[in-house]
Amino acid sequence: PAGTILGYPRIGPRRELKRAVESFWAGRIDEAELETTAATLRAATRDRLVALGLRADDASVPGSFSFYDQVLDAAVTVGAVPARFASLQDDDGTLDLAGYFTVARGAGDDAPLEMTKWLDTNYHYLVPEIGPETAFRLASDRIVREFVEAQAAGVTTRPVIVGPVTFLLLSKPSDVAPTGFQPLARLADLLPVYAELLRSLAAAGAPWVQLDEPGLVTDTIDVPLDEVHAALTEAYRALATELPRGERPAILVGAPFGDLQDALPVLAATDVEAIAIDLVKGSAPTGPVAGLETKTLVGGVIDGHNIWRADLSAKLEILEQLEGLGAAAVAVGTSTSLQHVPHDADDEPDLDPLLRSWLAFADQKVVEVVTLAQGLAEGRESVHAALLDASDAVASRAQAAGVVDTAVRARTAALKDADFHRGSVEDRRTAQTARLGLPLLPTTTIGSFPQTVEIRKARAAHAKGDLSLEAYEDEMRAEIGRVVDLQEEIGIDVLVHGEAERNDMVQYFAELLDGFAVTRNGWVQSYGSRCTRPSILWGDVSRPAPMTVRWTQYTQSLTAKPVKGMLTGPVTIMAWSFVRDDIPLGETANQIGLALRDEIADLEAAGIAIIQVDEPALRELLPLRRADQQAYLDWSVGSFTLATAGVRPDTQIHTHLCYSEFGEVIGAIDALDADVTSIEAARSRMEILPELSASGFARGVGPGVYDIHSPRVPSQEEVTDLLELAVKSVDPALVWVNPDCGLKTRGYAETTPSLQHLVAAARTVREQLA
Ligand code: THG
Ligand code: ZN
Repeated sequence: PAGTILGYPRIGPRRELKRAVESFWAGRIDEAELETTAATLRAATRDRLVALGLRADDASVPGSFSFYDQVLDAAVTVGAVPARFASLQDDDGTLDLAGYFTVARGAGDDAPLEMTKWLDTNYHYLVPEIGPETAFRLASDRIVREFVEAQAAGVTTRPVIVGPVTFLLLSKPSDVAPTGFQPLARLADLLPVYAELLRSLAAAGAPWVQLDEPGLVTDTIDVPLDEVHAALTEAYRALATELPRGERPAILVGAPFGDLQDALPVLAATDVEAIAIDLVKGSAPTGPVAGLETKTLVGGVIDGHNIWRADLSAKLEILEQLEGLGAAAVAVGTSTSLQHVPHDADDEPDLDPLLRSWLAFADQKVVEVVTLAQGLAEGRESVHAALLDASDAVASRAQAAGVVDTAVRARTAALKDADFHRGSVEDRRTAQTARLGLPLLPTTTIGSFPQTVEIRKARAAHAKGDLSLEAYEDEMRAEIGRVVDLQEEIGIDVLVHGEAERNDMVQYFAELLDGFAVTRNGWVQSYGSRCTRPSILWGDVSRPAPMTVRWTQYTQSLTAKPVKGMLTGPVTIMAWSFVRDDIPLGETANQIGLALRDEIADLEAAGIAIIQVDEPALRELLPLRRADQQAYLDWSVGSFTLATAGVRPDTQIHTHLCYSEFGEVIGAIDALDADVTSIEAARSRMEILPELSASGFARGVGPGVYDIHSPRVPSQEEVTDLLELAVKSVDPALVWVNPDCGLKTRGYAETTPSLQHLVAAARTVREQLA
């Protein structure tokens, strides 16, 4: 193909797939109706892509549909279903749709596959569990059927599957695997299944298949790079060299999210027919690479991970340079699948038309690819008008009011080292202890309380204009009152207001800060049926007015206990937005840091003694190459300390981080210099704490004492056990007692008893310590 995309959003322009899947879960529609809806959506996607200019006859259109997750799809295709779900499989290993969703979501005591971040995106995939016992076999022909379905409708697609090396690199050892077992050790057993799949695709008439290998662009997985390279050679010898060309489709290996570096020559030396490289995060090789002369090189110049229109002339130049590398052919592509951007920027009636003219969502990116492909094939003149138009958009963006705010730039330019540092931890602890008068093992929550049906209804009614601002705010104040009463009744020591007034912890701030826009239909899949609408950070960031002070002050007026002010940190605001690509990320982070610093000063002046700045995404943006990580940690941690270092010693700063794998960022957590850090710890039974202590961490720490990701109510004994474990590995004077994460996705039915058990457990352990 001359122009292609590595994948397309699956959720549907109006989240049709989400609605259908959730209806199926709720029993409102059956499997047949779900299949019909999905087939309709796939047909609409194919037709759209062809209408936008992808060729229908040469496998330019990717077959990248998934009901839930592409890694889960690969796992069920090769029969890699954990033993606890074996009863869901037929004799030949197949799962029906209900079984597929059960593996994704769990059932009763059978935990679902774990979810984790897909490379450096805000998308989460399901982690396959692989052990010596995993019985690989071709257990699903869904991929083949989807190809046949498209073919019958007149579109020759290119089926997309996670490649075998990445599949194993991103898996984890199964429960029964021996210590030290590496899923990659099963490569030789997995390859025949991929080979069989390729044979079936060829038999069905598929000219091309795409195997995604993003595992090749990172060195943060615990497998030495030479083993990864050896696996790569082995895999594509089996799939490309040893499968005769007539028995398999041509193979395109996709390598999104970064630079292949030393993996490129290894891949180029195999017999695959095409390689797609990421020319947004990565760069083109500077000289000829042996093996490329027999391959198509797909230059991923259009950013699949962000929403800015490309400077097409500059991209065409990069593609023209690629032509000098001696590849058999050069094609145009996206850097990654487009599943990480929304469908259509033209479907955003509320966006300022000027801002909209700078944007390319998935559909606009398809047109960019098609334009570049034409320009490459027929010369620049053939696409002259489109190139000019793109340059104009880039120039218009550079000059627009608000993109550069000289006051903001002057402020960040004047920052001094001292702006990033607070006084000594000991002085702060003394001052805070005197001011707060908290008991040993203080109890608190992470910030959000259940978002009830009533809250959602009120927000929707207000958005539609059916509920006035005053009436809406009255309802929010009433809700805050109920949340305060509940916390006092339960006996929690540090209260929160519950965040009823917030839709999303990033979008809420994006709506209140200058420099951001929000979308109406810009949904992006976060995991399974869950989506977010990332905000668009387009200009210099500043705070036109206080954002949270009114709500926090109101809450504090209802109680004599300390109320925690709740803010989202700079890195998380950036990680969950589409960020500008025209200035360094660190500059944007400092701009947000300063806006938050002003907010914190206002909260402090309003008498708020504890302020939490959440950074759940701190680890999310960690670069995929170790060599790049320190520079990232410097600016990200710096923006947090910039936000928080302006407070008095007796104001207590908290932070919350949402994950449990801290290994690589423990030093950074310490450097955040927060007085108290709450972390996820229940599912791993506090296993992080000894490591944290050993690292010399001497700040307050709130290891989550129960898992909020399931509706299960933990018993008082369970919570007590975990707390006893915690005070064994950390000085009890430093330990806080809180759930794992915010409660907004939970209901009161489980939240109230869970918090009662948490408080009772804290009291029990306090008595033991006394
Ligand atoms: N906000 C944003 N990004 C996130 C999270 C978040 N990324 C990581 C993590 N949290 C992802 N988790 C979720 C959890 C729930 C939902 C989305 C992401 C969710 N979404 C609603 C849905 O799909 O129905 C829509 C929410 C809305 O109406 O805004 O439930 O918290 N930015
Ligand atoms: Zn969390």
